[in-house]
Amino acid sequence: MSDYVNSLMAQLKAKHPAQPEFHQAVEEVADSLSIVLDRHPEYRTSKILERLIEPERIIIFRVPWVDDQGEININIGYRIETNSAIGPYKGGLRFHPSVNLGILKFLAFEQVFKNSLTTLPMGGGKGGSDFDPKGKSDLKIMRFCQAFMSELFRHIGPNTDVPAGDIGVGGREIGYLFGQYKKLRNEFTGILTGKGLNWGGSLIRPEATGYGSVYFAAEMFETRNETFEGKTCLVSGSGNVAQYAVEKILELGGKVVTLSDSNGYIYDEEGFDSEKLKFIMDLKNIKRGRIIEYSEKYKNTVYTKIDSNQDFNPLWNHKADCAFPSATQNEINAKDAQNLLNNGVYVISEGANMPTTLDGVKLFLDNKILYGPAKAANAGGVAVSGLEMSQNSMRLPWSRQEVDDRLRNIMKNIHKTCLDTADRFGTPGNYVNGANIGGFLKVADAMLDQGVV
Ligand code: NDP
Ligand code: 2IT
Repeated sequence: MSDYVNSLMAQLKAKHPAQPEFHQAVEEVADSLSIVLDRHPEYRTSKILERLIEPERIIIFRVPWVDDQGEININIGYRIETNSAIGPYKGGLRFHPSVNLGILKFLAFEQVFKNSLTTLPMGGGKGGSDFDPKGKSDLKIMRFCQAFMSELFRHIGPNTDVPAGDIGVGGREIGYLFGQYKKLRNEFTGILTGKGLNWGGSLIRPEATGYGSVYFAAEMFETRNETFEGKTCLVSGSGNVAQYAVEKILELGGKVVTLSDSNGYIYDEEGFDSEKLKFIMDLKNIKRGRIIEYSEKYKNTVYTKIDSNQDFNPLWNHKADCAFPSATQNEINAKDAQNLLNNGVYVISEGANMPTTLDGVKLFLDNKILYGPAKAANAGGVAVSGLEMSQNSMRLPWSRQEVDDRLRNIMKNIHKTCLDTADRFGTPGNYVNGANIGGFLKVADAMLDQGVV
């Protein structure tokens, strides 16, 4: 690490201790940017990075709600508005008991670079709550969403801040949130993305993150004149991103042998097919069950419970060519990264945000595999959110084909930006530097243009 990065990190940790995920996200970006800041002293004197790591605005609020048994519950709500240099704040909402300020600051920080890479006019933000939707009735979910929006509504707007889904927030939650916003404001506007198709949503938005991460991997394969045909893939998670990553891998001729949730993972040596995937989608999206139920239906499958005392995740310890971490942050540590390499994995496309620890990333880079970091590889979701905003503004929906073609094209361009930028700054093939620098430059120049604000 350069002296500059060392001192930036020391100041950040002193000012905002106890936010390890945020420190991790900043350190990775700052490391990539050292060389840019050396070549462009104007970014350093204008304190662009120092400004980027301090969100423009943080909103924290109490969310009191009454459940269907009449009990009063109190959760914490957040919206982190990190940067609006190139467009309104844009990014998802996460409902998960682990949500805290540091996690949301890391996610909002990543979002700034990711959104810039899409080439669409979107700033970066993120929000959410420590509310746990797991196992709760639709009525409880609705009551919570209404209470959450009763405060959030005054901070968002189609030209101000446009939230969307993330962990624990899918179509159902977006519906309840949108309904409450509309009631409070008496306005039908595109204040959220991921909406239902018959009330302003875009085709392909549910599929976009998973499909995008596979399109990104396809681009990486192409640099070696290879395709997905016959490749074995490990996928983690079994939510929105994982499901559609599997769907697209199968369509492109690949084989997927794993999926997981926070309790455990399934290994199906034969690989999933469209019938098995439909079972998983119904299980997760309609029945809202657990992944263990797959192994109860398909007997040739092995289910392994995840043991939180174990210092590695056995899901990453199977022979394969590709890995699509699509569950959560830091799900691949250095030991997992080494296991992946030992098992022959040489293509990694990150559907989840920051799924790999810094020492894991270093191993992937040192081994020169095709490693697509999250802010590039999973940008397809927010890209189609941007397309949903365009369609809302025009009041004109695009066809499935039109949106999918645009998504494919955006992922191709992000891939090219990463490679070209990595080349230009002397680290060919390093998608991490490519994504961090490529995302940074556009935002930094906009900030220079707009003065100290
Ligand atoms: P979902 O809520 O649909 O699914 C999340 C999946 O990950 C579930 O299978 C969940 O299991 C598992 N998971 C969540 N937390 C943990 C944990 N702490 N340990 C182990 N497993 C866990 O979320 P998404 O699919 O939307 O999001 C997955 C990842 O992709 C996240 O990192 C998100 O930030 C990222 N992402 C999402 C985008 C989107 O458009 N939705 C866009 C870009 C990135 P369980 O049910 O047991 O909790
Ligand atoms: O991490 C992400 O990019 C998302 N959760 C999607 C954000 C969005 O606004 O669609």
